[in-house]
Amino acid sequence: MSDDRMESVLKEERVFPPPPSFAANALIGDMETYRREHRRSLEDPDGFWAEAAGELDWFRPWERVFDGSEAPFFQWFVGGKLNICHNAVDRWADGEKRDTPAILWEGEPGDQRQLTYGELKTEVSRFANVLKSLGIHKGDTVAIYLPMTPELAIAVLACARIGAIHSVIFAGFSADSIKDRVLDADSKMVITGDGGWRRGSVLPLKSVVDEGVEACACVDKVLVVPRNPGGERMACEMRPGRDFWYDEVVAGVSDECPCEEMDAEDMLFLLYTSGSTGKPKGIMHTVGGYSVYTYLTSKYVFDLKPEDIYWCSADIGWITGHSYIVYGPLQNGATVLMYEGAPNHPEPDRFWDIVDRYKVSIFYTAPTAIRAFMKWGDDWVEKHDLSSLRLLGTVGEPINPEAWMWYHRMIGKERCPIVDTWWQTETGGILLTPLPGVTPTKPGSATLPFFGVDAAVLDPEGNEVDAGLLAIRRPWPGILRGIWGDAERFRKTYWCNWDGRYYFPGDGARRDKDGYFWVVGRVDDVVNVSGHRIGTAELESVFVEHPNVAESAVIGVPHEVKGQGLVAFVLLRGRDAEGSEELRGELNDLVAKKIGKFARPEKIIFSADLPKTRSGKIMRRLLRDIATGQALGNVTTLADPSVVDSLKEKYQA
Ligand code: 7RM
Repeated sequence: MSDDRMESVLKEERVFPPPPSFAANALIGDMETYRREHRRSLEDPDGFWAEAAGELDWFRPWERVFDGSEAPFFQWFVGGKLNICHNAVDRWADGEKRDTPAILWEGEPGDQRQLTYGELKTEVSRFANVLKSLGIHKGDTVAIYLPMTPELAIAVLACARIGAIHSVIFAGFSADSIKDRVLDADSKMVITGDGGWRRGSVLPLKSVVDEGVEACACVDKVLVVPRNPGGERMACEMRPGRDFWYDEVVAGVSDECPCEEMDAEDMLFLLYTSGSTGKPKGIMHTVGGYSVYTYLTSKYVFDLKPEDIYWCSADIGWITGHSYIVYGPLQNGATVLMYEGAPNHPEPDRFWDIVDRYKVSIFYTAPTAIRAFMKWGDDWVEKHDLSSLRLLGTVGEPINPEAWMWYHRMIGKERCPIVDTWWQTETGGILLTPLPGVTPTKPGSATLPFFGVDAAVLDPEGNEVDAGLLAIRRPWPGILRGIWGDAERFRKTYWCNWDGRYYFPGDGARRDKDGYFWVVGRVDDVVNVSGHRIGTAELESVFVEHPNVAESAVIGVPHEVKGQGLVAFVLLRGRDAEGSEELRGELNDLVAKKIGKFARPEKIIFSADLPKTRSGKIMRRLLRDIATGQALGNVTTLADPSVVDSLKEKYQA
């Protein structure tokens, strides 16, 4: 975290109690209830979670709520049978909500679609039958690389319905990233589209997939969903025997597809996320615990009511979209809005225009988006009627108090509580959060733990401190079950500190006199760019693939809109030892090819040397000081202190 943010957060003393009218109608409306239920959830977790799970349908009840005997490989609802697609879709479609909209969708060009719960059930069942007809069985992994169209949600639900493990790959990732993920997960099929709209142009998804799966022997089918069902197709090459148009295959299948009875601990999905070392890791989530956790957090954090129009602006390609577009809200029978495109297309008021037209009542977005709106100016907001909004949320990175206040004033008109929700891909759902009818909020704080969550701020020895490492004392149902194919990395990453007694998320935090948590950012080498996690080691390994690069060091620096930006220090060899614009272009292209455009650095500094300790370790702390223009920390351990001066000059040039 930047010193600026640290300072503004340390000075932050404003407190905003929930508006009395909100509290009066909230599912939980007083602090006493929160405290009592939170205490109960820690004293009697089995009783608490059994009650929550009892609000969902089970084909067979669990025998034990929790089993920690194989820690850190925890199990929840052992012996229970359920299907999350049943709870998200059938439960409503076969009841009173048959004709209630489940998904309201708007494409970037302005096209619209609506699916009631009844229609969603039919679409998901048909999609599931297509998967079966192409040879997908329970336990197979299926990669999904689709734009934000209803078919993305439908494909995910269809996999869950038949017990196939979905592995969604965000549509901004490159062909190489697809390859890595498909190979690691051993995916048999890739579901993609002929295109999707982003900022006025079409993403050529199918050709990216073709390149990505070229060397993936595990893939024997590619299913291509047309962006305009029943309309015009975008041109793409189809390989006979491997590639199938969804609309052609679906024509022959039935509308009926029973939900597979899944064991609570059967895998539901894999989602890849960046860590501090090596390749992205496949985070594993299972059916039972994840169902219960996303269900209950959605219900209470968003205070979901039948009349709400709920909009989470994330992409389903990230965990936020999995948990809080698809599974959580739908398990609550909510009406969910989905938007395909960019927030500033065709103009910077697209989001407010959508809120106004669809009468959105709950809006959940990322701080980076809020800062972009601030920059685009208040006029774009003021053009629209936002009076339908009653609750706002943020997620993905720390929110600076200035952005929080703007969100509160300009979007919430000082009427709407803001829930700043802290969580991760690994946690499955929200762990630290205000309850909107209960918790007085403070700009920049994710406030207090959700039910069942026992959080602490510790020093490396395990003592509670005011500022240190965030730690979670006991497992909750949504916790990851492992890293796909790498049990050792799972233990090392999350359970190595404090003798495995706490889950370690990799974040630093502060705790104030009211016990509120202030998560300040990563303490490992993961950088959060516009809410996207990027491992610096991952990027460094991309740079050294270039023949002219001998070594590189990548750091995160504060960025006005993105939260953090990437700065790469690159050591060259051979031709072009000084570096050139051409080389800079080549390196940027390489990042776009190996990871995706969103991971390109703000700045590339070519250098003849890097600051290292005498044992040869790159001193990132010094690079960070250089990049933020701060007084340099201790340089006495440097092998060659003169390196720093020349880097400073280059950085400022
Ligand atoms: C949901 C998501 C996780 C990392 C996490 C934090 C940061 C997320 C907040 C936050 C401060 C928040 N999953 N983070 N939410 N930091 N306040 N409310 O973003 O796996 O992609 O990223 O994001 O560093 O470890 S994620």
